[in-house]
Amino acid sequence: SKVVQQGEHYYGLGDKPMQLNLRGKRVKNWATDEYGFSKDRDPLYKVIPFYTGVHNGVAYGMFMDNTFKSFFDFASERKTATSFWAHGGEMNYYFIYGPTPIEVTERYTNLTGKPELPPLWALGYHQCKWSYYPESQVRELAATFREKQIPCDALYLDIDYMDGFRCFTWDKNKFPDPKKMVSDLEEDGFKTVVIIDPGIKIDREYSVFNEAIENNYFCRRADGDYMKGKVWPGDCYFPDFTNPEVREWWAGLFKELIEGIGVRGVWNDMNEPAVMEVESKTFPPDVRHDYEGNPCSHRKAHNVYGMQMARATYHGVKRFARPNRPFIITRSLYSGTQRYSSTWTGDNIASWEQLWVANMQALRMSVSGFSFVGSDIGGFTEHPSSELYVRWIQLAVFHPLMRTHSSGEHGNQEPWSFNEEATDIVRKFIELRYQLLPYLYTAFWKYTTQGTPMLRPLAFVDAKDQDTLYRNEEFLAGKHLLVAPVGEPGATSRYMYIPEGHWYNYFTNERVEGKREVKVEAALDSMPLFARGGSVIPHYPIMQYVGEKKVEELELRCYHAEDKVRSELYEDSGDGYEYKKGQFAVQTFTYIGNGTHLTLRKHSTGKYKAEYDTYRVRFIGVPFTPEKVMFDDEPSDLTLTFISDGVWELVVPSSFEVIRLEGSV
Ligand code: MIG
Repeated sequence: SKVVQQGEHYYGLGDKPMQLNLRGKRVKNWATDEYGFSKDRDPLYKVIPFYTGVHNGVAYGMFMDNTFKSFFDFASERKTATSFWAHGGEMNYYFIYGPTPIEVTERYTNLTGKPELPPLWALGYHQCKWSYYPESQVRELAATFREKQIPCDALYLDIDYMDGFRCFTWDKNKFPDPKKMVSDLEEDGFKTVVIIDPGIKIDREYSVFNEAIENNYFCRRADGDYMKGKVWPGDCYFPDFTNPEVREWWAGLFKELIEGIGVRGVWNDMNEPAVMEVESKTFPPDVRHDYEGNPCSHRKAHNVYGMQMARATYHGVKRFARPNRPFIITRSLYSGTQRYSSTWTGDNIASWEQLWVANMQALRMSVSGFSFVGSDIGGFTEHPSSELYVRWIQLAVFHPLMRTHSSGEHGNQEPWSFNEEATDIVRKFIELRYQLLPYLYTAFWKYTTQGTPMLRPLAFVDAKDQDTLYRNEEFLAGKHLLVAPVGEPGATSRYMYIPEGHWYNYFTNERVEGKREVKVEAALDSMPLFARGGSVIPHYPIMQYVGEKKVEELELRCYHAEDKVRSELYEDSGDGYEYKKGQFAVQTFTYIGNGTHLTLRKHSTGKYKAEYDTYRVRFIGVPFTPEKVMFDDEPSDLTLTFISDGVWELVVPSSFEVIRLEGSV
């Protein structure tokens, strides 16, 4: 127990579907399959026993590395104490100094592990449903995306692609030639991702089952019987993923799927582990686990079962995907799983409240060291209105994982399933996602190198500002974009808090000063989105999928500031491992402005040569009329194009070092 200081606040703990500030809450960590969960439901699928405390604008972290069922009480039972405890194991915890909350997350992430870069396509838009089948339906889905010109990079196959829900098999009636289908999709710019669950059907004719039996890879009860449980295939046994030998075997099973058929990503579900028709929804506590050669009961192994499955899957997919990078998505996880996988928030509901919850969960996961997160856009159970779907898409543009998924029982949930107006708005926002890819990829690179969370709630942006400590919905995506989703039906504007600094409305270029609450117009085809003054936001041309066309020209949107602000742009080939051998580049932009001039400097490091040779530089919010353009310290006759009030554009060679505009008011 720790004394609660006056004005002390608490954040973190993974996927808790509640307000960000945890003061006054008690939460429980026990990985649980919670179909159609609602706000404040606890526990859910994920276990991250780590929180950040903020007091007097200074932050620290507490990470209790204990895998048993655990509890955190933040001045709920006793107003004067914050306590944490577990049902077994060691009281093994880390105190992490900040002093800023972002540094706490960075240090925690360094401790528990950072991921490698995902393939760039994984940051594109993904379409999923339970389930797309047969093959003709999948092909039609793909064709419709292209025909309607809605960008998309990944299509998912849920459990029905398998033969009787047997992992690593195909239902040959629904998918007669998976290899051909997958390669045709690939040709059209779609990556195929398939689901793999932990439950292995008890079936003597099934090679995966037989191999596991022969090698004693399945979990057993304390009395020696197999752990038997019902999941989709009926009665199943479950591999003990806490055994390194089992993980190695499991990794090897992906050879045919990845190398043979060409599947590009794997989706691990039900790995809490979930068991049907039992009250506990999971294994009984006596089940035995190898636990890296330190045998233990399920009480200790439960919360890491999902992580160890994702780990084994990751190593398999990575091995057979070479030279490409792997993509994994898992439902359950424990601290550290960010090394292996992305995640989604599980079986949410198509409701406005759940849109809010999705935002809380993504932000909370991000400050808990797990940035590669998204929610089922539109909701998994029930059917969203067109308005809810549009608002959810808008939020998800800024979530590192952007995937629509639904249970498929309540009507269609593709971007064109609503009405024409909605389709057009959804297209526009998915296009925005693709334009922002270089910005988001750079934020991902920061995460992989420094552990910097990609999403930052306002308390993590300016903890010294008391007004941020109870804010929930506004957040920074990366370093320079400020987002507030619209979360109410019928709303055409919303109030939001703008943190310190000056900011530009992304859609209107209107400038607002921070440290106050403002009302922002947000008709259905818009949303509150701001760029930081002084920032340089790189934009790709709109593409239907990553790699569709050569990027001939990169657009840099530069927002004016009477200040000096740094922005970065990370670039590499977007897949493969050449970047590990130096084939990457980092452009550091420094914007310095005042009332009569502005300077944009670029400093480049790294060997990678991007495809483009020119930048289209757009200066926004310029408070003077430019009279002179200096290029690399020489007067230049480059022509500056007037776009609109305060907005000027210049096309320059990408080798530039300094651009300076001078003028008068
Ligand atoms: O009991 O595979 O969260 O995304 O579509 C449902 C079917 C099992 C739960 C997952 C959901 C997935 C569904 N699965």
